[in-house]
Amino acid sequence: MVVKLNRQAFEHATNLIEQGIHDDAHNAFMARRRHTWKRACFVASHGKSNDCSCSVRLSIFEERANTMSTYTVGNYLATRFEQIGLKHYFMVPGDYNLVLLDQLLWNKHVQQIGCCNELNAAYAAEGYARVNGAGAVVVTFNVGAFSALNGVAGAYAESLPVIFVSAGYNTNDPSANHLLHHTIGTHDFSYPYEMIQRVTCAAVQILHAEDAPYLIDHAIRTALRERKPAYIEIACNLSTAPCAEPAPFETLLTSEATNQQALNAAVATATTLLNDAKKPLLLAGVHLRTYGAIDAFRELAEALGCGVAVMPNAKGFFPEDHPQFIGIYWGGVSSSSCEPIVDWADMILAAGAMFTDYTTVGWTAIPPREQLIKAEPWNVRFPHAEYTNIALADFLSAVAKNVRKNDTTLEQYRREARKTLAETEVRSAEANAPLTRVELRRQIQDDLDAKTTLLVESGDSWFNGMFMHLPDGARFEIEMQWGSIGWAVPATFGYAMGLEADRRLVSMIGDGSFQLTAQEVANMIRYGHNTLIFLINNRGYVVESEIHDGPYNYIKNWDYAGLISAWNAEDGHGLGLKATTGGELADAIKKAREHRGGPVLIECQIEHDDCSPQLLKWGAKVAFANERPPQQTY
Ligand code: DPX
Ligand code: MG
Repeated sequence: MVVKLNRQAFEHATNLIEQGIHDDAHNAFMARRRHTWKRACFVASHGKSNDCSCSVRLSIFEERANTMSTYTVGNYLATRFEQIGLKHYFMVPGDYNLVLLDQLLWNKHVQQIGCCNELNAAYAAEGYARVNGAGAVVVTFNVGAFSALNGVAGAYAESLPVIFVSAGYNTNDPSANHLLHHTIGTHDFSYPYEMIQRVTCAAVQILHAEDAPYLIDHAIRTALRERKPAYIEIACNLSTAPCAEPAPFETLLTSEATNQQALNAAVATATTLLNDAKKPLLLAGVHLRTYGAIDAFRELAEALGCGVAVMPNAKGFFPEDHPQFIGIYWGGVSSSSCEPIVDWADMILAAGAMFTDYTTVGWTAIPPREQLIKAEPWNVRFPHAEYTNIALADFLSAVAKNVRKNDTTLEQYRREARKTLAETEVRSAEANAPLTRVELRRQIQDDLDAKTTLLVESGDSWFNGMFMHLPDGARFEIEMQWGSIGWAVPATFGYAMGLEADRRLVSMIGDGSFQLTAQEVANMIRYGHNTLIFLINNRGYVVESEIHDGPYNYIKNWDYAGLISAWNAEDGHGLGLKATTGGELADAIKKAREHRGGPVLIECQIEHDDCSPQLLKWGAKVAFANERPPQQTY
C-alpha cells in the first residue's frame, strides 16, 4: 500500500517521538497536522512507505494511534454542547482558540456561527438562550473575552445560561516567565479569570487535561441550575489533549428539591392571606420564565379568578388575550386602567418579580410590604415571615390547589376599562402625511400575529412595544435589567438562529442603538434569516433627551436602508426600505411580508420629539431618582 506523506511534517513527527514525545509539542503538532500524524502511525505499523524511509519506534506510534481514537478536551466540550440542546454556538476565531474551534467542529450536530465581533457573539448567544434555553459563545484569549464581557454580564442580569468559553495561555508560559500578546504586557495571568468570575456563576480554568471533565461539567451544571452564564477557559495547548469520553448527560443534571415542610408552611400562610383578602391580585414577574413557572402561575390565576397584572419585563408570560389579564403594571406609565386596580388591591401575590428603579418607575411603584406576598425563585416573603428552599413553580401550583375564588379585582378592572376604552382607539393616518410614532405603532401592531416574537431595544421602542397587544401565541423579548443599547441587533440574530421554522421575528430598534452593533445584520443576510427590523430613525438618543437633554444626544445620521445593499455584497438577499409617510410604511410592510431569503430593514423616519407619553413620565421619574443628592452622614 502506498501512503503519501508530507516529508517535512513526517520527519517532524518522527523527531517528536524520538525526543520522547513532549506532550505540548505533540499537541501543537496534532493541531496542525493530524492527518500526517495518522499517516505516520500507519506507516509505522505497516513498514516503509514509497515516499518516506524514516525509522520510527512502532510501540510509541501504536500508543499514539490508540490515543487518537479517544476523546479530546475539545471533543468533550462539543459533546456537552450538543447534550444541553445547542444546535449552534457563536464565535470569533483568534490564534489562541483555532485548535479548540477545530475540535468543536468535530461534532457535526452543533453548528459554528461566526459573528462580526465578540460583543455581538455574546449578545447572539444571549438571544439564542432566550429561545433555546441555553447558548454558548467561544472567543480568543483576553481580547476576545474582554469584548464579550458586556454581553456575558447582560446574560447574568437577564438570567440566561450562556456557556462562555475562551482559550487561555499555553500552560508552559507562566513558569517560563514569558510575556504574551493579547495581555496587558505584564507577567500577571490572573486578572482575566478574576474579572470574569464576577459576572458568571461558575468560572473554571483548564490547565491540566485530566481535570477537564470535572471542570467542564461543574461549569455547565452550575449554569443550567442557576440560569446564569458560566466561564470555561481552556489552555490553548490542551484542547487536543486526550480526555475521557463524557458520562451520560443525565449524570450532569441535578436539581435542587423543594423542602416539603417549608412548602407546606408557606402554602398555608399564603392561602390564609389570600382567602382573607377582599381584593386579591396577582402580579407576574420576570423570573416566571427563568424558573419554569409560567404554567404554575396560570394555574394559580385561574384558581383565584382575580385580576392578573404583568410587570414590564414579564410581558408575554401571561397571555394578553386571557380574560383575567388586566394589563401591564408599570406604576404611573401602566397600560390603561391597570394602575388604579393594583393600587386598590389589598393583597398582591407577586410571582418572580424584580423591583428595580426601571421596573418601579424610580421607586414609585412598589406594593406596600404589608400587602405583599413575594414569591421569589427559591423563597417566599410574607409581611411577617419568610420561607426558603421552595421552588417557585412548586409554591404557585400548591397554592392554586388551596385558594378560594375571588374575582373582585377583575370585576373592578372591567368597570374601569369600559370607561377608558374610547380613549385607546387609534385611527389610521392620511397615507401622505409625514410618519408619526402613533401611526408607526398602529401599523406594527396590525402586523403582529400569533407566530410573531416582538423584540424591543432599549429606547422608546420599549414603550412602543410594551403597550402593543400581543395576540395569543405571540412572544415578547426585552433586555430591561441590563438595558445595554446595541443588544438588539445581535440578539435578534441569535434569537432567529434558534427560532422554530414556522415562527417570525420582528425587532424594533432605535437609530442610536443600531449604530453600536449594526454590522451583525450582515450575518442575518449570510444565513438568510427572514427577520423584519423596524429601524426607528428619530435622529438621536431620544430617551436621553427626555431624561436630560444636551448636544451629546444628537448623532450622525446614516442611510440605514442603504446599508443593506452594502452588506448584501455579491451574494446577499437582504432588503432595505425607507418610510417617511404612513403610505410608504404600509407599502414596505407588505413587501416585507412577501420577501424571502434575507432580512428586511424598514427605516422609519419620525421627528426627534415624537415620543411616547409614557416615556416622558417614566423619564422624569427615573431622572428624579438618579438625581437624589448624597445623604449627609454627619
Ligand atoms: C442610551 C439610550 O436611538 O433610541 O428611542 O431614540 O431613545 P431612542 P436610540 O436607540 O437611542 C438610545 C438611547 C444612550 N442609553 O436613547 S437608551 C445609555 C446607554 C446604554 N447602554 C450603553 N451605553 C449607553 N443604555 C451600552
Ligand atoms: Mg433614536
